[in-house]
Amino acid sequence: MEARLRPTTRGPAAPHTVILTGAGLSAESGLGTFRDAQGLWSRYNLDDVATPEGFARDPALVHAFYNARRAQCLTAQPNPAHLALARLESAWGDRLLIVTQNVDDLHERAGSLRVLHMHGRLNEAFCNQCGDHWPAPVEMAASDRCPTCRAQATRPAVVWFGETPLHLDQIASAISGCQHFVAIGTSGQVYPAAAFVQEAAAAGATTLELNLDRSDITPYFDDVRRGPASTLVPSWVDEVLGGSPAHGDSP
Ligand code: BJW
Repeated sequence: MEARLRPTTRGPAAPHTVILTGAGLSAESGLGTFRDAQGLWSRYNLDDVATPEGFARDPALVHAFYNARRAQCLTAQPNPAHLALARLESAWGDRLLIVTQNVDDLHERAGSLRVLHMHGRLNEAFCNQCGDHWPAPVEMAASDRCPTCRAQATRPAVVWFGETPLHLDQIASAISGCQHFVAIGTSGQVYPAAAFVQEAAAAGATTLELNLDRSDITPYFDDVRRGPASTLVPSWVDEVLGGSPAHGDSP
């Protein structure tokens, strides 16, 4: 696998490697996953906090859920896995694309620039009335007004069940042209992200899963490595960069 992960020449901005990241990547930064035994969905009903219908029923509950996660995110730090991916991007530039399902900003704070947040961002708000986006305050409330149209229709800019994920055209084009697809810390239970590995394989890419445990999509990968992201990812990055282990991935 490693020898085949060297950059090769294709079109100018076509990434040769697409990395899909999920909640497991940020778990060691102290941010909870969703479906693990102690995950968020063991404490919250996803229909209440992660659907437009839940938000319409009880916006205060949903704002409280996201306010708490936003506050937690502010104190969290990128872990060695985020830092290693930023190091890989420094070496590969636009030949690497990170597609994240995570709504935290730990990739960016680690130094990654080419990141598509397909499920939105916790630090962004938007208006259901006029569609404007702006930086979210730490605390959002149902009584907030949109800074542009003044409607009391503001919400976190995250993608809930039943809503269309973001950047899908760009993601589809990157996956259909990539040579390597890597999924890190995702359970493969949420679509359309769960189908990316099969799409990448159908396009001829090699596929690698890095995860603490078996996921729903494990059978679709050519290669699977088990362990915590904070050790698996830096060692994989060292391997594909072909050099000696870096010592700069400590938070
Ligand atoms: C570690 C680790 C460590 C732990 N190191 N690893 C029936 C069939 C098929 C599809 C559907 C269906 N019914 C409905 C659908 C569609 C639906 C869906 O998929 N539902 C499923 C439940 C079946 N999907 C949607 O509605 C999506 N929209 C959509 O499909 O639109 C239609 C459309 C499609 C395509 C084109 C056009 C239109 C929207 C999905 C929105 C998901 N939103 C959430 C919450 C919002 C953001 C937030 O609050 O954060 O996004 S749900 C939640 O799950 C969150 C995550 O991004 C997402 C994925 O979770 P993830 O990252 O995989 O986390 P976990 O917890 O599940 O897994 C953690 C993993 O890490 C585990 O594997 C651990 O082992 C591992 N791990 N520690 C390494 N230290």
